[in-house]
Amino acid sequence: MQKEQSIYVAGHRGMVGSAIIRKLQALGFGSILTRTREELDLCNSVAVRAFFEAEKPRIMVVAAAKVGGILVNHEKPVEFLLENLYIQNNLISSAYETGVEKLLFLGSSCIYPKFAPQPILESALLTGELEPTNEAYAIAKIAGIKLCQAYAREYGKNFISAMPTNLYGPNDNFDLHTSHVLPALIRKVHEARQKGENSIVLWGTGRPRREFLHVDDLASACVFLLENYDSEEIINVGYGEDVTICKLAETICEVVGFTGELDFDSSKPDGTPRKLLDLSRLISLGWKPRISLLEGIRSTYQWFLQNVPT
Ligand code: GFB
Repeated sequence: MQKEQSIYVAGHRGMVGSAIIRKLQALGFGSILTRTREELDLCNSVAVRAFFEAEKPRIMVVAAAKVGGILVNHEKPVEFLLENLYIQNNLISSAYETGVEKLLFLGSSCIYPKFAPQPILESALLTGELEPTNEAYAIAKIAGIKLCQAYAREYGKNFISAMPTNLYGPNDNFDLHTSHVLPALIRKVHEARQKGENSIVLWGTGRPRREFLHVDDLASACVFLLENYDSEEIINVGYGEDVTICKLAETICEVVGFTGELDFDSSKPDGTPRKLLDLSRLISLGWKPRISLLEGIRSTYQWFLQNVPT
């Protein structure tokens, strides 16, 4: 990958896309293409194709997606399935039609079966039933993986797919209804401390285990994979350790300085019991994460204080 080649990052305003842009800029990549939602509707196949024809990017990252936490995934399966299929089909097919040389598609660890053996190997894909709370999103992402593999097999394209674990960091969504657990707990704990409350409410039992990767580590892995990975086989990107949701909440309480209790809302789903990725494939290539969970929570809390009105 040369520094002057044009790189299109779809989804550059999101948490993942914005982190990839920061990383590319820091490394001196000069020709980065972006379009806002107002400028280009990624669900519109004609508009997307016209954009690719006009701009002819050489490299691209599919970081655009409709994403959300466990509750909104469960409530809005139509939107999560359909919008993600439209976005990725338009981007990946236009990339092929207009000669993109390298494409990185970002999936998710929820593509793996609900009860996959842990840590989850890439070979676990399609070996069992999915977690129902995010089945629609997972099926869209699996379709994206399969489309990239089909372009690789049928037309020899260098279209690769990475599977990130649960992510967090700057530009995350802190809305309590639609967010993932880590930003939701930062907001809940911060607001409880501000209001002098005695407890916060966790959804589910607090027993599920999750692995959290800071989005700046993901961005570094994405650039690493663009430069060093040319296989159609999917590749996991994670942190390598997981924690219970309770432990995550306790750590956030410590960082925020909240000493109240944890209560549990059992009307909310737990989701998959555990989701820890096996990182052997990525580590054997020479990449590893750098940002510890504690350090990442501290810096994300600072970002929240400076950027999110409460
Ligand atoms: O991060 P999260 O929404 O999604 O929830 P998943 C993780 C765990 O945290 C679940 C619990 O067991 C939740 O019940 N939890 C506790 C909370 N309190 C809260 C809270 O206030 N808000 C939220 N959101 N959770 C997502 C998928 O699954 O993982 C997506 O829905 C995506 O498709 C993403 O793949 C990576 O980890 O369960």
